[in-house]
Amino acid sequence: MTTTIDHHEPNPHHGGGAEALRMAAGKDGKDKQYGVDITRHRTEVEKQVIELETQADEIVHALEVTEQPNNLLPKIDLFLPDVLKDAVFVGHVVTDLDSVAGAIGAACLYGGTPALASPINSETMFAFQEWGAKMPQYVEDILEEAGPDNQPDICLVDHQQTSQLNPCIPVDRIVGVIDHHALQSKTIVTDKPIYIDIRPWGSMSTIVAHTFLTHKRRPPKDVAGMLLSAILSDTLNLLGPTTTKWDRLMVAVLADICNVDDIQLLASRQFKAKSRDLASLSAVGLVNGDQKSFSFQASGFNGEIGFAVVETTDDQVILDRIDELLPEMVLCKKENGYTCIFLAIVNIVKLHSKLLLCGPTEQCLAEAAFGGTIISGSSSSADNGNLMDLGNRVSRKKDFIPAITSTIKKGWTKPKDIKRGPSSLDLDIGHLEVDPNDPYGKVERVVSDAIKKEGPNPAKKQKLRESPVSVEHELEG
Ligand SMILES: [Mn+2]
Repeated sequence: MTTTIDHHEPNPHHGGGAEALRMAAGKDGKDKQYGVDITRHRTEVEKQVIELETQADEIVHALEVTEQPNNLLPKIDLFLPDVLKDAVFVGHVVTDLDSVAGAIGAACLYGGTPALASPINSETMFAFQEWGAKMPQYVEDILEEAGPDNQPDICLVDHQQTSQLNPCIPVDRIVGVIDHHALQSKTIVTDKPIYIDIRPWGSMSTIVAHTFLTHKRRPPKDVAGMLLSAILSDTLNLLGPTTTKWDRLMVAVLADICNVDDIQLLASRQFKAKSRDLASLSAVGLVNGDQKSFSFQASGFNGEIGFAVVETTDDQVILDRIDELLPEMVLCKKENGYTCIFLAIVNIVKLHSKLLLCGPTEQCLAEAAFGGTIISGSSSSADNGNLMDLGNRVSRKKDFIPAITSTIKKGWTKPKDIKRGPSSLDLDIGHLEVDPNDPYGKVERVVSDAIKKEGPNPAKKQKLRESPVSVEHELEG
């Protein structure tokens, strides 16, 4: 007699990113062990992916897996607007990841052609390399190839203002808009009614991902990955002020579809790619883009420390913005209830780092941990040293956090005679806003004028410099 062996089909999806995160977590599933006795707190994007695991899992399991090109199911039992079929989907000029991924996603969903409105930035290039999606053609080339008498229909994504429209696009060919921006004075004007899908969500790619789901369609992995990266980008890894529950849910669903095991690692690597185009980053973005927080309970010190890292090929560009970064660090520290916050600027070509110190507690702990000399990097006369050379230390995991940990373990304590730093003032932390006039949709902090006057000098005009996109260093996991 033979025994029938039950051959299980390999599960086409593996419980997604959330399951892997939980498995890697400590016993309470909440935080991540980072060395023997340091706890690194879950980042927002990790928390959301874990929290939405069940819901995302349910949604992804309900979507059929099909090998068909473009994943078009034989019978689509829900209405897909005909008007967008065969349209060219294109985002705004000074294009960004949401515009490019949204165009690719919408073209795949509605059955059209994606297009680029302008050359892509380093973050968008990262997403293409990561997900292997096909690079669209420029919209100019598509329209030229079509010829003047055969201009295709156009669906604008991620914009509807004439100021952001690629000038080659004939407005009378526009048949649709899929967007998440406010309708302001420069909104396009059309002769006929067009298809409009505008939702107040954090990213246009969230709208496309959600429409895939409501049409019971599973986006192919390369498209899902582009959409995932775009949502992370537009919402500042779900920390930005425009983030909604839909952005969080779509991140969890898309991470599941793409089998992303470590969402924070993806977010960090993407931020590193983004920070090569420093023009696209505000002070809030630089301080929060790759920040992790750690809890310490020792005899002399009990509290939480935030540690942000910006990797760059040109640290001077960031150091030039020190007067903008220091107050943002103070506000971030205040907002999160940290005892200390550090920002390390890591030059990934020369492999050395500089540490920004926003207050006396940070200065004192940095001197004890790294033994470096504090210099002044600020142009403010009131400033008494806010920069430390960290030499060839470059990794938060291997160099920065271990040095701080061992110093705290040896009994470091905040000196009693320490003068009060800026974060002890009763600061108005203001609120975060998306700059509606910025093509990148930069997140800026808005504080009252009174606070601004007390702060250091106004931000210097940022210099735009070319940084090579090809440099790819992975300094930590
Ligand atoms: Mn957008």
